Amino acid sequence: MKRTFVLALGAAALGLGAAALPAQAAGKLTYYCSAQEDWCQLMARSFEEATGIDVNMTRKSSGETYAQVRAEASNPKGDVWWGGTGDPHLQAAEEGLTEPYVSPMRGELNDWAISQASSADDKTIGIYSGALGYGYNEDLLKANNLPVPACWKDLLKPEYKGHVQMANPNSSGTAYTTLATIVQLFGEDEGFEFMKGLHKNINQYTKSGSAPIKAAGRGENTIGIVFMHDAVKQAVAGFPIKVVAPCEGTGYEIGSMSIIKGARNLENAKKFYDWALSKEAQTLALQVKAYQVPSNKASETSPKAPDLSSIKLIDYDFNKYGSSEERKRLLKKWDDEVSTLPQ
Ligand code: S7P
Repeated sequence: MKRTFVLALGAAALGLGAAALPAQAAGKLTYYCSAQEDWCQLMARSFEEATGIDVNMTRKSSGETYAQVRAEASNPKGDVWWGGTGDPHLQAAEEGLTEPYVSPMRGELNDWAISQASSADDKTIGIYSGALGYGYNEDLLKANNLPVPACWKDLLKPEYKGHVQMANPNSSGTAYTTLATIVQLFGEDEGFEFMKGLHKNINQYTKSGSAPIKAAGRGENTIGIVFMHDAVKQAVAGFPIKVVAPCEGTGYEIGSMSIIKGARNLENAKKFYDWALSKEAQTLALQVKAYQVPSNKASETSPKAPDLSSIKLIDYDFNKYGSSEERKRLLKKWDDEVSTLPQ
């Protein structure tokens, strides 16, 4: 993503006038992104335009980026990791893979974003929030004479066999949030029985968290377990997708950002971090129809974004389910006891 000129106007508008230098002088930034691809690209391009810093971006799912940061720990290649569910960011923080930083932008953020930072000794911070749920393709549901689902437990009905898709919780933050949500809602024993029952109805475990609802939008899958905002995006794009907030209650994410320990371009990583917490940068989400709730209190939230205050949210225990021990334990248990079962 090379740019040889700077949009000084954009930089001034973001209060980054002094930072607006030609790309070569401003240096570079290696940016790992775990949000949706179009949003990742827009953030990279807009930061380049605002600062002249040359951004090299890689998009991978949350669990995959965590694994990459861990694998590169002895020779870090990335500078900043933006987006993706908070749990793997918390795990990276606990394992000393990310760098503490207290941004001057903090005063502009919602409390939930700051508590994410406080619980990780400032090695990560919240950038957006969103509730888990699922979406279904209304046309396919009707064509297959299937009942309308409203609860998590509805997804266990035998008539949905082959009609449900979710991601693999090892690669996907969305799917790990699903696993941790079900365990918190129903207790570990019943929760794992639920995951085993669900497994019978799953047609595919995808790598990326939002893939199941994109497949539903295209008519290739009926029900996709995803963050509700990802289902709203498909509905707004004109696909016959209905969004469900499960009746038992549901978990949620605090999408996060972290600076990678040993970042080669540490000063530029801090510039990106400060900029990404600004109202202007967070409002960019609207351009790509990203319907998460932004962490900057002054940012605009789309009226189409799921209203978190009207959804029955569990008291998601980020400290426990973002801890290295618990995340590893749950993923191993899912690998051993669920994913290997015949369908
Ligand atoms: O950008 C949409 C979103 O759902 O994607 C992130 C997600 O974790 C990335 O995909 P994976 O599930 O594959 O990791 C969420 O943080 C975000 O809300």
